[in-house]
Amino acid sequence: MPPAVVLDRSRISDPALHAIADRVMAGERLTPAEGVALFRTSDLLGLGTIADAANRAKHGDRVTFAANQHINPTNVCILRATCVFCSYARLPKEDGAYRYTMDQVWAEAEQAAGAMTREFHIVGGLDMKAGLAYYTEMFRGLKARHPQVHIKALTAVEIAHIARIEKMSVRDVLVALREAGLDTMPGGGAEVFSPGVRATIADRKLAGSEWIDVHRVAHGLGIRTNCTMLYGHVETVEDRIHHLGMLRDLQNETGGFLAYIPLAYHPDNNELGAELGRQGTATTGVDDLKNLAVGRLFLDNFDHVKSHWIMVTPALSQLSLHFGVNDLEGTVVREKIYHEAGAHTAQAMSLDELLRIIRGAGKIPAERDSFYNVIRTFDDDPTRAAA
Ligand code: V47
Ligand code: SF4
Repeated sequence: MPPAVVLDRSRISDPALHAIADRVMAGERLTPAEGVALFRTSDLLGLGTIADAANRAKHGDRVTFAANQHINPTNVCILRATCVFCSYARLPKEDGAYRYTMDQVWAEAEQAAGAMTREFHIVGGLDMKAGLAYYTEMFRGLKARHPQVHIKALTAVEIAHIARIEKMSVRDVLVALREAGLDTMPGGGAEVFSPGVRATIADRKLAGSEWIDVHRVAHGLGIRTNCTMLYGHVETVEDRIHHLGMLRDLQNETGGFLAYIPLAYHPDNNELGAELGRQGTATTGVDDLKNLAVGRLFLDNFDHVKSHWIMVTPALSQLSLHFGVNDLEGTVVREKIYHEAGAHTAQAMSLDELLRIIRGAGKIPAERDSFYNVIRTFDDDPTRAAA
C-alpha cells in the first residue's frame, strides 16, 4: 500500500483547480464541468500536481511496463476511404496492401523466441478475407508455438466486422476467439464517441455506443479490455469529456477495463491531416500531458493510465510519469500504424532504455504481465533519481 499522499497546494496557481483538488483528495467523482475546466486550465503544473497525487495514491512510485510485440496481420480495410485519419489501411488491390499468410505470422512471431516477450498485440484492418477462421487459426498456432505469450488482439471494431461477415453474434465470435487463445482485447477503434466528430473522421465506423456494447459483452464473458481516445484533431474538450464519461460509466457497470490510453493524432499521409493543413505537425506536449492527466483524474474508477511513447516520444512519456501516468507502452517490436502516419520515434525500445527512462523520472520500474500483475521490480538501483 503506498504511503498517504500529500498534495502540495502551493504548486496550484489556478483558483478553479483548488476546489477540484479538494474533491479529488476526498475521493469524490469529478463532474463533466470540472473535467472541462481541467482541460481549459493554463495551470499545467497545478493539473499535474493533482493528477500525480491521484496516481501516487494508487501506485506509489512504481511504474510498470510490459514486454510486448505488435503484429499487424493485414492492412486491407473496407473503411479505408472513410476513416480519414488513418494512414495505415489500403484497398485490396492498392499498392502496399498486404495480408500475412499464417507462415508470415509465425515468422514475425518468432522474434518472441528467446526474447522477453510476454504479449502479442495483434490488430489490423477490416479485411473481408480475414474472418473468424483466419484469426482462430492464427491464435491457435501462436499459442502452440509460444504457449507462454498472452494474446491481446482485435479491437471492438474488428470483432464487430468479423461478426458481420460471419453472420454471427458478437458474443459467439468472442467465445470462439477465446477458445482459440484470445486473452484480452486492446482499446483501439474508440476514436471519439461524439456522433458529430465520428461522422467527420470515421463516418462508417461502428458508432460509439456500439463500441461500448462490444466491450460490455467482452467484460460479461470475463474478457478484460483496454480503452483509448484519439485526440488532437477536430474534437472539442466537451467531446473529450463526453467520451471519457462513457468509458467511466461502462467501467462502473462492469469493472472490465484494465487501462486507458489516450492516442495522439498523427497527421502525416492521411486525408484529415491534409484537410486540416496539419501535415508534419503533431499534437503539442501540453495537450499530450493534459490528456494523460485528465484521464487519470476523470476516470477515477480506472487503475491504470498508459502513455504510448511511440506516439508522444519517450521524452514526453517520461515527463508524463509526473502527470498521472503509471504505465508505459512496452518494448514494442516493429510498429506500423503510427509510423505510416508520421511518427518519428523508434520502432522498438530495449529494456535498458525503458529502465533508464523510468529511473530518470525518480520512479521504480516494474515489469508486469498483461493483467498488471508485477513480475519483477527493478528497485535495486540507488541512483535512480540521478539519471
Ligand atoms: O483505433 C490510427 C489509432 C488505434 C492514427 O490497448 C492513429 O494497449 C494516431 O488502439 N494517428 C489502434 N492514432 C491502436 C490502439 C492501441 C495502441 C497501443 C496500445 C493499445 C492497448 C491500443 O490507433 C486506432 C486509432 O485510434 N490511429 N491512425 C493516426 N494517424
Ligand atoms: Fe480501417 Fe482501422 Fe484504419 Fe479505420 S482506422 S481505415 S477501421 S484500419
